[in-house]
Amino acid sequence: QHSRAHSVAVLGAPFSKGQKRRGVEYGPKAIRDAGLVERLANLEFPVHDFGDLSFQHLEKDDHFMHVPFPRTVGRATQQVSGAVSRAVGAGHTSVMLGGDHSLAIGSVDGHAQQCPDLCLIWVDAHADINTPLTSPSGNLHGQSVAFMLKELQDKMPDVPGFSWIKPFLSARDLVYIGLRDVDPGEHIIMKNLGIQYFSMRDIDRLGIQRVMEVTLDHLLARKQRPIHLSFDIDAFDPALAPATGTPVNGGLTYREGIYITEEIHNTGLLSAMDLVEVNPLLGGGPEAVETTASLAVDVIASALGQTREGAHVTLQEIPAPK
Ligand code: B3U
Ligand code: MN
Ligand code: MN
Repeated sequence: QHSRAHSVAVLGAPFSKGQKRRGVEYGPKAIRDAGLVERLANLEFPVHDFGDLSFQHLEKDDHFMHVPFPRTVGRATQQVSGAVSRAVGAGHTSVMLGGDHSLAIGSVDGHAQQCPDLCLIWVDAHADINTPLTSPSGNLHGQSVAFMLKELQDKMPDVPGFSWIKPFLSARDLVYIGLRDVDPGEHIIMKNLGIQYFSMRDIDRLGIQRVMEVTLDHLLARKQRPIHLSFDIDAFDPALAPATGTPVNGGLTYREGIYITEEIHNTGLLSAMDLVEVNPLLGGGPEAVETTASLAVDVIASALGQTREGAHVTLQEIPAPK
């Protein structure tokens, strides 16, 4: 059931106010410069690059508790939601390039407006499920999932800028892969809500093949439904993805990461994805940035059907001399 001849929409989201480090707003440019569109053109579907969204930084945007830039982030995520909703509604597979991971609030919400029965695979070193009351940093990129979950509704304060969003996702429709830096409050939330997750330790024990089998079974066994993949580049080991804001040792290998996206592609159900947290000002120089950005391109291309065994979609026969 490999889907093909579907079109892809690339949406750049140069935004960084979900955290405190400069530079992640240049992520979309770095990923495009690493050859994203050219690589996707090798696959079997039309690619529409819709360019970058433009975000305003609001002048009056006081902290809410210890959460910085709440209205600016709320506004940006609302814009992303609209853009992703339009892209998916027009029949495209949406590819959102971040920017920091707070943008996923908008991306998954916009996707869910078109596909209310979607499920979410969150590949990340972090769970990004803090509420403003559990967050040690206040940063909204560590709280994205909390805004989505219906089960957390009564644990969420009214954050200014976010009144537009209504929780739309059930805890059972989410799986995490790659976790290795989880805050105490996040751990309680995941345990309390019975969220399915695979930490790096689980990957060590089970192997990535079994992890993907259980992930897809958990999400799809009852019924086939659209998949949203939210991929934080810091899920990879810092040796492979140094240009990111919060690298954590002991991450995914290249092969584990690509296996994840290959398996998701093979379901034929990928409907939207995010690639976030590439920060070209970090990592220690141009080589580190190039490594990280070209890894991001590999992840996206593989999720959209680039295979390691070689494709044979246009070439139907072995060429023979006349
Ligand atoms: N869990 C911490 C750290 C963090 C989350 N996401 C990233 N870092 N990239 C927090 O701030 O919520
Ligand atoms: Mn993240
Ligand atoms: Mn992360």
